[in-house]
Amino acid sequence: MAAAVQGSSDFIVVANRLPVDVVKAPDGTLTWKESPGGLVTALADPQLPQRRLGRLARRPRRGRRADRGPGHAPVPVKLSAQEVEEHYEGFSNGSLWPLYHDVIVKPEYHREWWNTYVEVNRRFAEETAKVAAQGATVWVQDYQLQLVPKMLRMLRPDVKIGFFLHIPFPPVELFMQMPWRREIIEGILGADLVGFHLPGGAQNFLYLASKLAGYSTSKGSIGVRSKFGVVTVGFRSVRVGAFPISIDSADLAATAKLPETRKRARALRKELGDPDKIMLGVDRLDYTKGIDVRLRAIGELYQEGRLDPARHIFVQLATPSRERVESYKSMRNDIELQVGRINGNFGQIGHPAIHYIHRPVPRRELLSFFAAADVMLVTPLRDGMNLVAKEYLACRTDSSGALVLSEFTGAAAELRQAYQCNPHDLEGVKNAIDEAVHQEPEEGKRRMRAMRRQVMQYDVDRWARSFLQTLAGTVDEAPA
Ligand code: ADQ
Repeated sequence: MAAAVQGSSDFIVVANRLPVDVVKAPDGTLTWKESPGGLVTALADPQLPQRRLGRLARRPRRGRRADRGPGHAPVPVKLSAQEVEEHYEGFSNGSLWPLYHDVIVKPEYHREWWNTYVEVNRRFAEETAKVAAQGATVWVQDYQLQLVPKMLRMLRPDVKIGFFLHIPFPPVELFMQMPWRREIIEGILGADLVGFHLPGGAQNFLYLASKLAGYSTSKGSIGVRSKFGVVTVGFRSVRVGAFPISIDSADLAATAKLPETRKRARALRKELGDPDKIMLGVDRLDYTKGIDVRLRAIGELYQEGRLDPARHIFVQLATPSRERVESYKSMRNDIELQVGRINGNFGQIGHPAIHYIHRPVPRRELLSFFAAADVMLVTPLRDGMNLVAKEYLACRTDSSGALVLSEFTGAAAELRQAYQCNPHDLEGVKNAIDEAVHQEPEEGKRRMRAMRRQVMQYDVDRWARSFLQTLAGTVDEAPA
């Protein structure tokens, strides 16, 4: 066992990416700027971490110190360009991401990627071991860092370790493809508490811990008000459970209510030509998000005359994502071809049917889009949770609007009153969109009220608190 070099942080969140980028002003001064993404959004709560560890998109130049972000003290982990290429773009996003998302795209397995994944996980574990105080709590996030719990435990057996997976944990039949499957399960089992969005992910993991790694497990049923599963690893008990993530609902609702947000929402509607209905999609440009599915559905609905391209317009906001990964480049081309085709067939001069923005949209502007949208389209082929669906609901403070939601998102388990659809069934998606666009206002309100209640009550604070309290051993039951 390596000697423990102790630091002073009692609570550390370890994530692949810091919730900030370093931005260089023209005069050379460096500041932190929030960087986009689901995990960033979820952990942005200032009540949460005191200390975060992660990779920066750009590193500050030597000799210059960046100002610290509001209340945070981020600790960057330095990676070489090759390490980013093989750990992040390679193993994380070329192997794990497609494998964990139902192999929508074929995962690639390369030994060099894996070796770098191990090496980078070791670096994160070592850096964490340096800054953790005696008996600290360390919360490791997501698929890029699955080996950190075990590595950290070997370096610092005194710390309490939680691990949360933000993406789906796949069915056993798929996971078994992974050449280094045992190492990954053992890596995660270094934690004291392992959290997934859904009970199904926890069940998959427990099954593998028993059948693949040979540990004894007591299953119970994992889920609402039921006991956690437990894996016995030597003298340790690893608890495994479901903790559906959420958003800072109250803050979003308050911002959506501000007069300037409403004013901007009205202006957006006007700029879009005052259509009867605005449909909206907001995603990272990722093949899991089913952007192609909704475009195909809308194209056919226009073709069949069930939607009118002059009155029912669609806005797709797509943040650029993983642009150096090959499958993302070809997907972007396909989507842009689809948008061009639909506009070519159905748009008018000055009035396209589809508005497509391939840039991140500032947070305030995004909320104005949510406030303006009559129908939100969330159609992933697979998604761990999907925060966008919850953000939309939080912003609809008058309970107007409609949500079309894929059954293959984690959010579908909580948002039963959405117009749910199977994204592989094109006719089903078309029917759900058609119904949502043409819903009676009273029916819409009934559905939206029920969903808003869920999102406003179960917010990101409750998610984080329930995970951390369980980790601290103060509660025995899974969250409601
Ligand atoms: P993501 O795959 O990034 O997250 P999601 O949960 O939808 O997906 O979160 C995306 C975040 O980025 C949201 O806060 C959204 O508002 C923001 N965003 C998306 N497009 C944007 C745009 N064009 N402009 C500005 N902001 C944009 C991963 C998992 C999810 C899981 C989260 C949290 O894949 O399943 O819900 O982590 O656990």
